[in-house]
Amino acid sequence: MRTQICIIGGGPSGLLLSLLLHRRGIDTVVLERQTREHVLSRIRAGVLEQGLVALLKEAGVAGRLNREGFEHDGTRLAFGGETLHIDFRRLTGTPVTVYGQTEVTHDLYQARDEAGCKTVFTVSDVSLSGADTDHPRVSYTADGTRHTMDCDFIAGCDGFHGVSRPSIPQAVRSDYEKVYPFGWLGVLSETPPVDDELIYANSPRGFALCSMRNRHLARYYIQCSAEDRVESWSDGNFWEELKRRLPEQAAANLVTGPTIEKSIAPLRSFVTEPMRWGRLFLCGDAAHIVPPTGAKGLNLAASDVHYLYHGLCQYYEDKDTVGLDAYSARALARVWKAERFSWWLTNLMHRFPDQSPFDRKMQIAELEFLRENEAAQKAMAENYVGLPY
Ligand code: RFL
Ligand code: PHB
Repeated sequence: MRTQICIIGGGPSGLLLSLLLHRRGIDTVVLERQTREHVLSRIRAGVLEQGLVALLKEAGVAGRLNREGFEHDGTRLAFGGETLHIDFRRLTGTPVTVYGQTEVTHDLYQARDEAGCKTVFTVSDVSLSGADTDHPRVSYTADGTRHTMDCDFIAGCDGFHGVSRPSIPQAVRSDYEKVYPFGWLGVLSETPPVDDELIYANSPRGFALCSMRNRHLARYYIQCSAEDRVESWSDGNFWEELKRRLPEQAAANLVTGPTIEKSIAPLRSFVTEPMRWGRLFLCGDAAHIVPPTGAKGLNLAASDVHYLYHGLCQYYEDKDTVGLDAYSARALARVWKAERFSWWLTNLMHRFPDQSPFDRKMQIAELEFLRENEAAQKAMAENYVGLPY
């Protein structure tokens, strides 16, 4: 079998890249380890930058997003008994869009089906060869049979635990990592969200985040121990702990109810360099992870897709490799800034188990500075709504 671009991973990066390339007449095949149902059952990101919204429009897949997504003009930061409003619209002229990653992924699968794009689900034993030659090849097992796919390029869109990144030899790769000493316990609940904007709270009991998917579906997170297990959190315990971490008014408004999903995510910062090895290009979580505090993971995957998509179009349409040659450096320049912002906001809003009195004073001073200083608020807002591509 042969295709122009073999895409490993049918998450948002792989699907979006595939659909954009298809619209420009470039042939792709997506290989996905899980079933479609499994991919669509994962509850993840909820905040989209306008760069991602624009890419979804370009791919012709923004119809439902335009109807059902919510523009948020700001966010609230709660600390020390007060709540600071960061007004994105006034400070940057740009909102963010609240629309779930699950919905983005659903829309991408549907549009690709309609366009006749090929996805092979439940593949196993995916292996890459010849990525550093002119004849890259991907082998995989599907329905008990071994297949090989020859291609011009491989896009490694297979997330943090995929095979693409480890296929780049250790000698050419540098990994940078920081693991945080806590996780996030997340809950999805068919209840009205507590506020019309997101609330990020730094409370003496730890961090809490109030988010949403729509008017009837709330998404909440609380900082938990890195060793915590989801089974040890009853719904009742979760709601009680969340309430104790929220500002008084929000706690009073909180509507509780049964949860329809509960999971724990570890917090990590990670980057691998370079993001290209020969004819293999890494995209999204395969190349980098951010702690979810800055809502940057999916949005960074989108900027990678943007650079790679344009590089590939230039290659096929103009016979020019300049975009592909610049891919890793361009993507990484943006990745590191989003890493910095996610690390900064994580440090600002969480209580660290080993936090010294000095560390805590620094946190308070940083929050006070943000409250008093418009330039600091503007810097935060510019990062949150997304730096330019
Ligand atoms: P994904 O989504 O992990 O998809 C990779 C796909 O590859 C498949 N795969 C393989 N396929 C074939 N062969 C193999 N060997 C394979 N190995 C893996 C997997 O099954 C999967 O389908 O990576 P992608 O596409 O790069 O997308 C990245 C985003 O999913 C991720 O960055 C975001 O979800 C992060 N994130 C957030 N990002 C935001 O921009 N805004 C947010 O508000 C936000 N909130 C979050 C988040 C992530 C969270 N968790 C659970 C980690 C909130 C949470 C709680
Ligand atoms: C979410 O709605 O899932 C969400 C929102 C903001 C974040 C992280 C997650 O920073």
